[in-house]
Amino acid sequence: MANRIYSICFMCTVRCPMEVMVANDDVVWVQGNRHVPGLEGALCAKGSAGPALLHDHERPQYPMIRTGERGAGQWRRASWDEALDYVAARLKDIVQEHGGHSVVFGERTNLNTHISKTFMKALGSPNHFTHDALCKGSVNTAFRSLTGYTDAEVGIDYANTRHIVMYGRNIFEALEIAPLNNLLNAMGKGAKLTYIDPRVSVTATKADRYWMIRPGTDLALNYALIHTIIKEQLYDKDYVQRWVEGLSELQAFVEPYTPEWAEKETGIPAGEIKALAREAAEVKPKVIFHYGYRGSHHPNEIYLRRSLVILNALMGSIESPGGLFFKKGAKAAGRGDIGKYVSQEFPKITQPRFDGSGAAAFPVADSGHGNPQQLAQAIMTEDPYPIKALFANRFEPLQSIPDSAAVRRALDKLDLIVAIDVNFSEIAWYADVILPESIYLERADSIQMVSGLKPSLRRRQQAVSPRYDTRPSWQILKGLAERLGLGHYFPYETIEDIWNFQLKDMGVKIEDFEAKGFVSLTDKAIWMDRKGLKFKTPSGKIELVSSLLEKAGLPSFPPYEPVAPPPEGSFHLMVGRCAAHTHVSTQNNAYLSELVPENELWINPAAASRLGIKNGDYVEVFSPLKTHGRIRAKVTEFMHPDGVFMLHGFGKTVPAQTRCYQKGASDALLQENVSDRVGGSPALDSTLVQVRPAELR
Ligand SMILES: Nc1nc2c(c(=O)[nH]1)N[C@H]1C(S)=C(S)[C@@H](COP(=O)(O)OP(=O)(O)OC[C@H]3O[C@@H](n4cnc5c(=O)[nH]c(N)nc54)[C@H](O)[C@@H]3O)O[C@H]1N2
Ligand SMILES: Nc1nc2c(c(=O)[nH]1)N[C@H]1C(S)=C(S)[C@@H](COP(=O)(O)OP(=O)(O)OC[C@H]3O[C@@H](n4cnc5c(=O)[nH]c(N)nc54)[C@H](O)[C@@H]3O)O[C@H]1N2
Ligand code: SF4
Ligand SMILES: [Mo]
Repeated sequence: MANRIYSICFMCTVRCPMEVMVANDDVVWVQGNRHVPGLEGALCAKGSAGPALLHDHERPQYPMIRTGERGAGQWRRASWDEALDYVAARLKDIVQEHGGHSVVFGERTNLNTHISKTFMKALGSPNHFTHDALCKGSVNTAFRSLTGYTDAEVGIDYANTRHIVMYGRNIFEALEIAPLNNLLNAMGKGAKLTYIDPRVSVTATKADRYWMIRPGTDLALNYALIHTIIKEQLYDKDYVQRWVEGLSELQAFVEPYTPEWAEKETGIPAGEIKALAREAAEVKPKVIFHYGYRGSHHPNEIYLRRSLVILNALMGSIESPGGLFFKKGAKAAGRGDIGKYVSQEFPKITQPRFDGSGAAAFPVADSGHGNPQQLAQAIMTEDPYPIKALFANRFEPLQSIPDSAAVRRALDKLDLIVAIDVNFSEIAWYADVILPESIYLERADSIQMVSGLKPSLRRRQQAVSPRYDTRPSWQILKGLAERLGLGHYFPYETIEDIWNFQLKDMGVKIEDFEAKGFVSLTDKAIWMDRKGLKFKTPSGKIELVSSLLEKAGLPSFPPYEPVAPPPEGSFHLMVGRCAAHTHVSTQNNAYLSELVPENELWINPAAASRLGIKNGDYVEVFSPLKTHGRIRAKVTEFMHPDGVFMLHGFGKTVPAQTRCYQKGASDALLQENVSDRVGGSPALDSTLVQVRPAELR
């Protein structure tokens, strides 16, 4: 008889609630948690491939200490005590000589982030960073500059929308299951989807309207939409009058940006731009201009993301059913906050962050997350101080930061690199010590507070015992802290201790998760009263002229800078995800590597024919960084002639990952590390590359 365990998937960070059927301490079936509305029992292809990760022999099976050169793949097996003693001894020396701030800890935000942050505060370092700037930093700053809320505090009411406009938000492939199901249901009831992308993605094929925009010109389109909306008075007058400040400044600013002007810049006919503005306004406020998930395509991204939030504000759709909403947490549901170990008292940290976040380099970017793309530069320049040690926990700096060759060179300067990972990632292979984490099916983690219209709590339970000699990160970090004399900041022994601590002010008990795997904190969706909205800006309103930006000496409305077409033979390198893979994590998965074994370079037929490239040929992609990648060409009308496109996450160099070793090309090796200095994210689609037929091998 199989046993049902309610848990949370972690094949990607969407973290869908799941049911795991377990027999004889093995996973026999996984599916989405059928009690969770919107999920409808589904997991995606990646979630369904979780058992292949569980049984994978090609993942780290025990702690390992490097014996050869960095990256040479020579290791010795260590016991946990030996590996933790080894790391702690080196860390002690580094902290004594260079201070706690010389230690940097990078991670993809996860359920135990409050524990990782505790570890860094205990060490006396301000340098905990998350993937946020690489993912959605510019969206974050755009929201803060207009509403005072971060993007993480905003959600989208897909289920009730009448029209959604997406700009390269390829939700049918770069997916989140429940939101996508909600969108599909809304479309089934007649909601419209407009999709804009220089490439015909799967989402484009599902759309009612699709525009193949010229790469990098979405901002011109939006200024023309705003121009039309204001000129034709299509905006929600009540809402704008009550909640929006700065309409006249905006009106003066967009005056020259007519649809006819935008047609020349974007390639989208002026008449169609006007038609979209009118159609969207007809169903306001149940209309959504999707503000984007992945942060930055181009260096001026902040102004694109701001223009998207502004379009929602003009439609009156911020905090409106069928539009956007502010996520409600435990407090809104009349509960106490979830406990976090990071809320303890720590000795004061006086050093600035290593990455310029919140300082001159990135004056308004969210310093709660940091700017990991500065890692290589900060190590090399030792400005503001030398960095000596890096922890990479569930984070892959060698594939997730542009210009990975520069990152690799910089890592050589470090005294200590520790990888906490479940795969032989590039960073694990380059580390001094690998501390292998148990995978999500083998471990329990801190309880998740899920804010939203109906806030709830979710729990990851351990489904099976670890296949190998691995541990959860909350145990690993406590083990290290104890060896550094900092164990008192980690007052737990078991996961139940952590759960009880988290739940102590919430009126919820561990047993309450038994029935369905989650606990709802309210039955009814919580909306703010439309007459009593609360924005966290100084004026309490949506500030089109932003106090945050202006105070930092940054303009709210800089003039539009035209995007020059790429020179003959050059292309914007555009990148993205497919439904079968998670970023850089799953390329070696036994099932998923069969579905999508390598990436291809999408290229327009006219360009391909000028270059003598045929569909299926291997080509070389050359970057201005003097790096290059070998990849198969996919010659297709579905690609704008100014761009080429490849999937992120391929071109791996770790021989231990035999299924994906050297398959396809790595985007991070080709991308220049150029940032949106206002928003905070690196521009992932702006590098100009050249393409040539590959020499036969
Ligand atoms: N299967 C899967 N799903 C995921 C993830 C995953 O790894 N795998 N990751 C999750 C995460 S963390 C994120 S951030 C989201 C990402 O979600 P998305 O941002 O929707 O995903 P991407 O695949 O990066 O898609 C980017 C799209 O932008 C287009 N694009 C490039 N340049 C331009 C331009 O100038 N203008 C316009 N309009 N479009 C352009 C590209 O052609 C591409 O189709 O996906 C989430 N969901
Ligand atoms: N060049 C380039 N860079 C990008 C992007 C891009 O498109 N191109 N996209 C950006 C975006 S949107 C995002 S969100 C980030 C994502 O960047 P990352 O978070 O770095 O990427 P992931 O693939 O999600 O995961 C990274 C690491 O986590 C490990 N891992 C997976 N599960 C576990 C676990 O349970 N425990 C531990 N300890 N480790 C685990 C994986 O093996 C992998 O090494 O990358 C950003 N950077
Ligand atoms: S989207 Fe897929 S991989 Fe990600 S958590 Fe959900 S089921 Fe798992
Ligand atoms: Mo992301």
